[in-house]
This record gives sequence, structure tokens and C-alpha cells, in this order.
Amino acid sequence: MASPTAPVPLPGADLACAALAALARAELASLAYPDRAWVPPAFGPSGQVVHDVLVVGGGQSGLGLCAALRAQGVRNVLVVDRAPSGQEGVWDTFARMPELRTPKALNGLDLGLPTLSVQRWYTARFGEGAWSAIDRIPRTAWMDYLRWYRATLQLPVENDCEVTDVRQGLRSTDGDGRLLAVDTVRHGQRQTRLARLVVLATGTDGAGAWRVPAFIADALPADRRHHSSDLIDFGAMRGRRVAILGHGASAFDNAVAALRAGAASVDLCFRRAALPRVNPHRHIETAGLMTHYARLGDTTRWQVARHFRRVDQPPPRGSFHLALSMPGFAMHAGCGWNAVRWTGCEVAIDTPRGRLLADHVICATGQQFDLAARPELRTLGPAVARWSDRYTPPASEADAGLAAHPYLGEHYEFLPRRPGGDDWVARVFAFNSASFVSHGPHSTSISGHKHALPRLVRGLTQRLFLDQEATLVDELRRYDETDLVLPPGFETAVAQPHRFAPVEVAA
Ligand SMILES: Cc1cc2nc3c(=O)[nH]c(=O)nc-3n(C[C@@H](O)[C@@H](O)[C@H](O)COP(=O)(O)OP(=O)(O)OC[C@H]3O[C@@H](n4cnc5c(N)ncnc54)[C@H](O)[C@@H]3O)c2cc1C
Repeated sequence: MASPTAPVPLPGADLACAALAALARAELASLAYPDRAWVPPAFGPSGQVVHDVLVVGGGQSGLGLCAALRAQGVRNVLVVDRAPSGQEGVWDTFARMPELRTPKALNGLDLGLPTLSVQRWYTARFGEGAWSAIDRIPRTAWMDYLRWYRATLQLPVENDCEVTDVRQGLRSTDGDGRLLAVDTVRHGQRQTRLARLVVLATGTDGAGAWRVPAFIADALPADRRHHSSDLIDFGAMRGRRVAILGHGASAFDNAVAALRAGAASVDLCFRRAALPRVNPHRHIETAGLMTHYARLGDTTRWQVARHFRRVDQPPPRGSFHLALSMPGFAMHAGCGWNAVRWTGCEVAIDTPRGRLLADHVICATGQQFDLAARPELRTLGPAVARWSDRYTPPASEADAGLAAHPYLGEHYEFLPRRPGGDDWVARVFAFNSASFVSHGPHSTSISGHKHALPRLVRGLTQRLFLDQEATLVDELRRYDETDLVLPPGFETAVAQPHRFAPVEVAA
């Protein structure tokens, strides 16, 4: 979906971006990235290739991770994504805001290389002045940058490929470590892939599902109720009344989209008495906190998670002011929906303020945490430790939703639910919304990558390296690659015996 504020590329922008890509590759090479491969190849029982790391999800997290692993000499990485190429993630699918919510400076997919940064790409494409003029990157431009990034680094992404389960696999032919079996479906073909490690980079809904609340879903015809994450036909709302539930960014974005498409009116309702004014996310987006968050004690992490749940964040200024400026828009605070009914020709919504009538309903109610909703977690879900297994908050701070979140290790690895059991689950890393309580709210967001990706990469490379411990000494002893090339008998040939005097032996 094109953004109304998409900037206009400079003449020759494609050539400039191609030149920047070539420069980025040259600079990577000059820093000796990627480093040489150091994970020995492994094969499954029937000779199948074993991937060192299989990444599920080719959005910004999967791409950045793949690039960072290759830079560290982990070359046998495969990224799979169920979306078609270039349509990964939220940016060009159902995100509807004109610009990102993240300030433009908070990004970190660049591996520390300015030529890979979004700023350099943006200025190559739109000019220095265009970069100075924005404080948020336009949404569609961010997705274009991700496409450029993937192409520049030639990252191995297999699209249209859905992961349906991750299981304990077999031992590899080299006998080290256990393998994971990853079941996939691609164009109707089922396949089981093997990997030493798996990362779930499956996004904001990676630990649940976008869901219309049941009391709404059950009451209304399917074409009259939508979730903000649906691919909505806004054209069908022309001349109609639209009611939106929620006060977050998506609520305002969808209001703007509906009014732009010609909706007669939009009523945006939410339960709170007032919109949040303060954005606690901005407070915690510091290098110190995001780098070391996982080292905080359980009590502190629990309290932070509760705080974020309780206070929420304001809608982004751009979408908010735009919605308020549009004729037909109305916002109703303190107006949660008690009941919803289909009269046969319209939607009747009971609120504390009275009855609201609408033709379409959009629920901007976010995602529901529910590991059971994820096919790829069908085996893992019941086997992994949850916060309820490891931490008991005071009764006044209890929260069943947070308690159901996985209790992850320091590097995003799942931990076995039964201590000492199912250790294979620690070969799977949750770099998605499942990490919210253990690693804070920002690991996978744009502002988190700079700090979170190195931690994840360290965990992955540490596991791959420690897998080699049993063979490390033998390999070292067997190592016989000649470094100094000399002809046979060299030492004898160069020796100069006349430099030595005979040693007198005392009588
Ligand atoms: C409307 C909206 C606006 C947002 N705006 C911002 C913002 O401005 N700034 C910010 O930092 N964050 C924002 N977010 C949060 C978040 O979506 C992004 O930070 C970002 O998309 C996270 O990147 P990711 O790669 O981790 O996940 P995603 O971009 O969601 O990518 C996950 C990928 O995994 C794939 N996948 C999932 N399950 C499977 C499976 N079983 N098999 C194969 N593939 C699978 C999906 O197809 C998808 O492509 C926003 C979220 C929404 C919903």
C-alpha cells in the first residue's frame, strides 16, 4: 500500500543505491566480514544438509540476524518466511501509518557500517535535504530499505515457506549435538529441514494471534467486523459509518484510512478516561538498558512488564493529529463497548454513553498472547518454561498473561519446563514478542536491534562453538595445514657447522 507521504526519489536514485550497495560490500570485505566459516558441515541420517541456524521469519529481525551471523563466520544460515518476497512483516501489508513510530536515529541493522545504514540509503535515494526534513522514516521507505539491505547482502531467504513445527531431531553424522527438525510447507510441498539451532523471528504476533474479541466476532457477519491487522477493503466503507475500538496507533491509522476512502464517519472509542500522554518506550530506549536488560532480577523485569501493560503509550502524533483534522472523525474516551449486536442491517454497539450505530467495525485491539495459536510452537509450547514456573510475584502484582510468557535464558533461548529435561528446547531462540517479559519490550523493534542482535548472535555462536568442544582437541592435534613452505631437508641444508667449535671434554 503506497503511503500518501512517500518521498519522491531523486533522478538517478536507483543508480545511486546500486553504487552504495557496491560500496557497502567492498567495505565489508575490507573489514574481513564475513569472517571465515568455522562451523563444520553436518549431514542428517539420510545425508540431508544441516543448517547451522534456521531463522523463521524474514522481516527486519530475520534479515539483520542473518547478516550478523554471516559476519561472524556462521555461513550456513537459512531464512524462511511464509510471505511472498518483499512482503515480509507489517510494513507493506497492514501497517497503515504514513511514517514509522520510531525516531529516525534509532536503528541498527548496519553492522556498524555507515554504508549499510538507513540514513545513507535514504540520502542516496531522496537527498540530504529530505533526510534532514524528517524525524520519522516514511513507512514504505523503511520497507524499501529492507529490500535493498537483503539484496545488497545477498541474504538467503526462502519465501512462501511456512514453518509448521519445530521438534527434536536426530544426531548428525558427525555425532556432535542434537539436531532440530523443522517441518515446512512450501507451495503445498511438505519438507522436514534439519538445523543445529532455530531462531523464531516471527514478529509481534509470534507468541499469539491478532484477534477480534469473541463478543464481537461471534455477533457480527464476517464482512462487517475487521481486525486492524486484516487486509481491509476500505473501498467497501465508502459512504458508511465506521466504529473503531482502541486508542493505539493502529486505531488512528485505520480511522485515517477509512475516512480517506470516503467513509461517512468514524467513531473511535476506548475504555480509558484519557489518552496516555507519556511514552515510556522513549524512556527505556537507551544503550545501557537495552543491552543489559536480561541481567535484571526477576522482580524488576516483572514490574517493568506490568508497568508497560498498565500505562500503554500515546498514539503517534502524526496519525493522531491527522485523524482529528478530518471531517467525520470523532473520538470517545471512557466509552468501552459492553455489547455488540447485528440488527440485520447495521451494528448496534452498547456503550456507557448509550447506543452507537455503525455499518463496519474495526478492532484495533492488538494481538492476543496465546502460544497454542502458533502452529510452529505446537511441540515447543508445552515443553518450555514459563514465568509461572520460575517466579511468583506478590499477590497484588499477579498477572496471568505475563505469567504465561516463556521464561527465556540470557540469549533468548527457551529453557526446559522441567529442569534438566527437554534440553533440546534451549536450541530454539525466541526473538519475537514471546521475549517481552524476559528481555523487555524492544528486542525486535527498530530501536532494539543495535543492542539485542549482538546478544542473540553471541548466544547462537556460543552454542555452536560449545557443540565443538568434544572434538576440539582432536581436531587441533590433527591440524596439519602447512604455513611455512620449505623444501625437504631444509634445516640440514642451511645449517653452518663451521660456526661451532668442538667442545673440549674435561679429562
Ligand atoms: C501497525 C504496526 C506498526 C508498527 N510500527 C512500528 C514502528 O514504527 N517501529 C517499530 O520499531 N516497531 C513497530 N511495530 C512493531 C513490529 O511489527 C516491528 O518492530 C517489526 O515488524 C518487527 O520485525 P520482525 O522482523 O521481528 O517481525 P515481522 O516484521 O513481523 O516479521 C516476521 C516475519 O515472520 C514470518 N512468519 C511468522 N510466522 C511464520 C512461520 N510459521 N513460518 C514462516 N514465516 C513466518 C512473517 O511472515 C513475517 O514476515 C509495528 C507493528 C505494527 C503491527
